[in-house]
Amino acid sequence: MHWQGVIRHYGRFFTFVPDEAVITLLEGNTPLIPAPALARRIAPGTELYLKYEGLNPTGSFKDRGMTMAVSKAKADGSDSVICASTGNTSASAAAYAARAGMKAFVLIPEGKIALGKLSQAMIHGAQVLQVLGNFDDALSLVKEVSSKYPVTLVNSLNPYRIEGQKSAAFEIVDALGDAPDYHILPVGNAGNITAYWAGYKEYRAAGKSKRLPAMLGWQAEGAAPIVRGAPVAKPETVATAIRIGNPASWKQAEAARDESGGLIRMVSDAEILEAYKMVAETEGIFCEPASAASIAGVIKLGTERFFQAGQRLVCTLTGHGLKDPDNAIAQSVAPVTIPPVLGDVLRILGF
Ligand code: AN7
Repeated sequence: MHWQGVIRHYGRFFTFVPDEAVITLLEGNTPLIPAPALARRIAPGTELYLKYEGLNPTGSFKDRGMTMAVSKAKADGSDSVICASTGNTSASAAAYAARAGMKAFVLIPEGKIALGKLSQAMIHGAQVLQVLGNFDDALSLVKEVSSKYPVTLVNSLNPYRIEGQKSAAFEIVDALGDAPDYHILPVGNAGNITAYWAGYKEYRAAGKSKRLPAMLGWQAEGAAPIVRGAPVAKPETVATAIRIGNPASWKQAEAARDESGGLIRMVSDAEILEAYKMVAETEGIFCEPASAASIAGVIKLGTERFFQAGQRLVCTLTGHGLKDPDNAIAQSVAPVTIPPVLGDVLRILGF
């Protein structure tokens, strides 16, 4: 049957939304791609899968939560949404609000979001405010505004966001027939690790799986408040999506880590960029730098001989590489410029 989006497919696991209020771009149903060549390089003997969330309608996992948050806002009579964002939430909020005929207000850290994401918020007609501060400053502002004025907050503090994002865990279990041994993902504001863990638990309670994965979360070294045990006042990382110093779902992320027997650790920007290139070159899959923190985490644990042969690993690649062309170009070999002359082509190609 034609895919109907996460609410119509998994709605029985979510808060009820009347069908006529459902705002969907047919998000979800993303591929779980086997990555055998990458596994041989970084975690030999394991079965490694990549949940390619870059193939959602706006290019990131945020769409799973945004369909629920915006549908619920619409059903409850709201006419506008607001969020703080490192980029992907604003892109998704802008698109779903446009589809709902609602206004979107987005606050982003000035100069620190990838160009593709900014272009999305702009083309969908959101009111974009660039804050001379970081994501955490922007989040404080939108919390304050939404608590006092008639506008719906669609950051992951909105519980419907988390509900919708659980659908990714459901899809993984549906694809594999059970939960994997390990689920590996980047951690920024910590909504996604919270949602996956809730999803895995709920699906097992419903008899859809026999076991639960250990959750392995990865922060960037310059933005690793959970790892360091204290907020980071001035977070910095090349992975701008996870440049967050005081995550909203901090406690829930720790609970997911501890209940699942997992871990939350950090990787350096150099390790993130190495993983970003490796997954693109080895498997033909283009993700954004923040997404590659999950691969960098597997590389790190692989060198520590953490995994055992036969174990199943799922990494979420949270956003599409096209979101951030500047980083892709900066990390790659520059094109060669030549005159339109056959001899030059042959010489360079080595024929
Ligand atoms: C590609 O868009 O926080 O731990 O404002 O865009 O659930 O926050 C983005 C987060 C990982 C971290 N990968 O997820 C935002 C925002 C990508 C992301 C994360 C984000 P959470």
